[in-house]
Amino acid sequence: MEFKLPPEVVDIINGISSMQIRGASKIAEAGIKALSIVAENSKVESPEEVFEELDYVAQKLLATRPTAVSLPNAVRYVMFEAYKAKENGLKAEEIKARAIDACREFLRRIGEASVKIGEIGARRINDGDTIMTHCHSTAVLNVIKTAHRMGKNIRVIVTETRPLYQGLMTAEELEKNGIPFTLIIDSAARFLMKKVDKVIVGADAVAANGAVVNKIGTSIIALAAYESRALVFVAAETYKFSPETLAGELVKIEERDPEEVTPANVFRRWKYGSVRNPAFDVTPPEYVDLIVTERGIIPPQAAFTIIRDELKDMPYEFQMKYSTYWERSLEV
Ligand code: RUB
Repeated sequence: MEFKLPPEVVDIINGISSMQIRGASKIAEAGIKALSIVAENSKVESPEEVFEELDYVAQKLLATRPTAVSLPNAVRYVMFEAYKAKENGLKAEEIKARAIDACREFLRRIGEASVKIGEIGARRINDGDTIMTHCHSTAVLNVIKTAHRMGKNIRVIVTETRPLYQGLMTAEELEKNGIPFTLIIDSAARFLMKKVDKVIVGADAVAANGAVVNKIGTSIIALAAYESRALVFVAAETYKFSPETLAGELVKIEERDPEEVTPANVFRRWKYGSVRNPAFDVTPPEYVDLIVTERGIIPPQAAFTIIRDELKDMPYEFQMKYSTYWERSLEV
């Protein structure tokens, strides 16, 4: 069944797919807001239709970008609550109310986790540390800003993060907060690694074996850090851990438009060449020293236990219904 979505919801779906809304936690937050708007404005009157309408927007959200596991995890949480309400025989209006409450709970979780990660991570930063970061991560910036507020004297090396230059957003935020930083091109990361004490990056997904999926280039930086004995910290809320990887699935890596890398008039005339633009890569757990979550610091090998706690009683088929492993149409 097709449903007409409120314009704000269409804006959210388009905003995530066009990357006006980006970064794993912001994507999850926006997805939850979309579900909440749909539940609040829903005119359908039967429990089945309420669930179908929510499911319709959930599937559109999951079609936006495939890698940030925060989005399916957030959507799954709300949909599971709505599903249980329907199965328990609640009326349409009660299911809508339960979905709205679940959205509120998840938004609260996002907000609280963000602050907690800042506090827990900042304790691991030493006075005088030089920190390298890649891309733009809210979680990483919370750690850095909290350490700065605690009076720790730190300096940050920021990679520009080709092709979309999210590093400039990080640089602007550090500038606004009065935190000393140096912007570098991505390929200067190894050259400058000898000055670095800690690399801190965010995550779009953490797999059951502790591998971390983050912005393309993260794994090369982690490798350079390993070689130079700098520590690698990952700041990741527990809703970025991927349940599907428990069943042996791989996190899907988004491949983006080649025109982000080089203009079409350049590569279209190539007879022998092509352009690839993977947006994320996988850093194996051996190159990660620790993961800072809102529940505390864990070694990457403990990712499995976080995922197991997270899933509790959710049936496998239900998990897969809200996974990004299968293709969907984004048309709204
Ligand atoms: C963003 C990115 C960020 C993580 C974590 O990639 O890789 O490091 O999403 O971000 P993109 P946060 O710009 O392609 O979305 O800590 O804000 O959730």
